[in-house]
Amino acid sequence: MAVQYVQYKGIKFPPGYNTVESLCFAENEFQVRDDDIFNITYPKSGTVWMIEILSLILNGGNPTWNQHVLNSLRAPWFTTQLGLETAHNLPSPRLLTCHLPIQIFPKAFFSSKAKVIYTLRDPRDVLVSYYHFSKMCTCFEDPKSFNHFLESFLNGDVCFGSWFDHIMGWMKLKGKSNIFFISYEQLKQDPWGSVESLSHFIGKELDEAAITSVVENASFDAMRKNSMCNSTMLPREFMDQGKGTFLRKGICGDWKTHFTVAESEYFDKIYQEKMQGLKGIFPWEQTGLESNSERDP
Ligand code: PPS
Repeated sequence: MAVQYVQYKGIKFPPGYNTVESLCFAENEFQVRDDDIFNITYPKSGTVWMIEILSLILNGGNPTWNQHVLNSLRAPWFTTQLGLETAHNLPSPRLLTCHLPIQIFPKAFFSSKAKVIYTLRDPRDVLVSYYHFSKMCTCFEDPKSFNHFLESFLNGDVCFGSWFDHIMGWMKLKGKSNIFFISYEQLKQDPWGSVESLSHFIGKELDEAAITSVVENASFDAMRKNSMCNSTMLPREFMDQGKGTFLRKGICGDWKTHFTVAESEYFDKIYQEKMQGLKGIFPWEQTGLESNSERDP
């Protein structure tokens, strides 16, 4: 059955939780507190991972909150009706989550001292993760084929809009003291150092034992076992666990088992065109877009 997406300012959003009213409220009326901490991502870039890390940091590494309270209640999706109510009732400092592109982010943020943590990921791995997620999540159209989904992704014809526009928009804030950029690849490569930098950024210095606890409790294995963040508590009409696993593989470079050589070259071409001016600074670019597909004969 065709999914009726919510359209807001030229961008489509999954229906059900998001409405034009909730998005409009988030953009224009959401009251930002100076000690709010925003967890922002393009979908499938490490959003729930960052919720776990930040929740643990705020609790000095103690995993009790993470183990007993759903992630959507710890770091609500404030663009949704339900998330908005949760956000209003949270004590400070609040963790808040969204996938909003910068042009429709709460206006009040820009005159506040609130902090943003923006997590980026190799767009090819984002695409692969998004493709599998779309198959299990009923709020998303079932992809016709991997190649079709790749085309839609590159055209920005997916929920939350173009990956390129999202990144370029948020990267304009680079250098501001209240925004922290981190990549999924960095988190994988150096979880300890990443947690240390994140805790410093949010003003919650941790000792070695606390950092170790954050790293361990936010590991892929720990998160898979934790029903407060592994999405198994979501209703079947929203996410069909029979069609996939939300915490699917949790690795870098899975795109190599999905892209054909032709798809890889095509992606590379569009990436070079769209990322003019921003190329050469992201960790996934260091490996190059070599044609090393395991999908080709
Ligand atoms: S969503 O739906 O946009 O909120 O999804 P998001 O949380 O951004 O991204 C889901 C992908 O992140 C992976 N993930 C992790 N990888 C490594 N370590 C940890 N701890 C971790 N937690 C989540 C998750 O497995 C999804 O990636 P894929 O590639 O599909 O496995």
